[in-house]
Amino acid sequence: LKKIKLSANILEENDLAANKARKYFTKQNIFVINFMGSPGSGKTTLISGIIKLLKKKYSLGVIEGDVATAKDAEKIAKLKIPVALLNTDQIGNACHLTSKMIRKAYKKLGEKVNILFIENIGNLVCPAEFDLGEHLRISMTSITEGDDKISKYPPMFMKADVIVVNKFDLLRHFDFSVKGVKKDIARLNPKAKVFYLDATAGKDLDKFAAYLEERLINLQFTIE
Ligand SMILES: Nc1nc2c(ncn2[C@@H]2O[C@H](COP(=O)(O)OP(=O)(O)OP(=O)(O)O)[C@@H](O)[C@H]2O)c(=O)[nH]1
Ligand SMILES: [Mg+2]
Repeated sequence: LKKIKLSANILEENDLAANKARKYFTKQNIFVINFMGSPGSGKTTLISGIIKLLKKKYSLGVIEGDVATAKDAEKIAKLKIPVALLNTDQIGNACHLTSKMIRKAYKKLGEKVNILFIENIGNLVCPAEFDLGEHLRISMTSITEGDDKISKYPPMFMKADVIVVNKFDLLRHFDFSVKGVKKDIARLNPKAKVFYLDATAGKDLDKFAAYLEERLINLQFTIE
């Protein structure tokens, strides 16, 4: 009989690597933000919008995680920002990024950045368990996914610093209870900062970018 030791070790190993990475990023004055959420919730759209607003003031970089293709990485590269791509189809189609992968990708980025955005694999389950050494965790859902996602996938939202409910422009087309979502957040993660966004719209993005800048300053990073 062969007994297989399951993921506890993997998680422990990842936590150690992530804590080490966080110390390194902090020392290097690199503010690291991990964007997580379902496929299509708007991670790339939001990151791209924020880049446009912040790129004059900060040196920015992106690590793009996808199971396959360079589609998102190409969108980011068009914004003239250094981007490193992690495709997990090379390693068994992993549904999340790990701290070890981030270390590798960061080296490939090859440029010193002030803010590092990580787009995790589109998934509401696995990425929640894997600390990437980030300073800020953003978990996204959107109107089109339905109003039950926060309650059905609690770990993704319980550990988030920021919860984004995206595609708010589409609210009137869907049977979506904002009140219910607010209740779920109050129950699962009352301390989270919550944004109801249209990631394609200017005014909402201004607010979101201003919040990221505020966090950067509060965490004592300096502008480079
Ligand atoms: N109406 C509306 N559409 C949006 C919004 N945000 C994103 N979209 C659209 O939703 C689709 C998916 O957006 P992406 O940004 O690619 O989503 P993603 O989370 O990066 O998806 P994956 O990388 O596949 O996990 C695109 O067609 C976007 O234009 C929004 O706030 N409102
Ligand atoms: Mg994307």
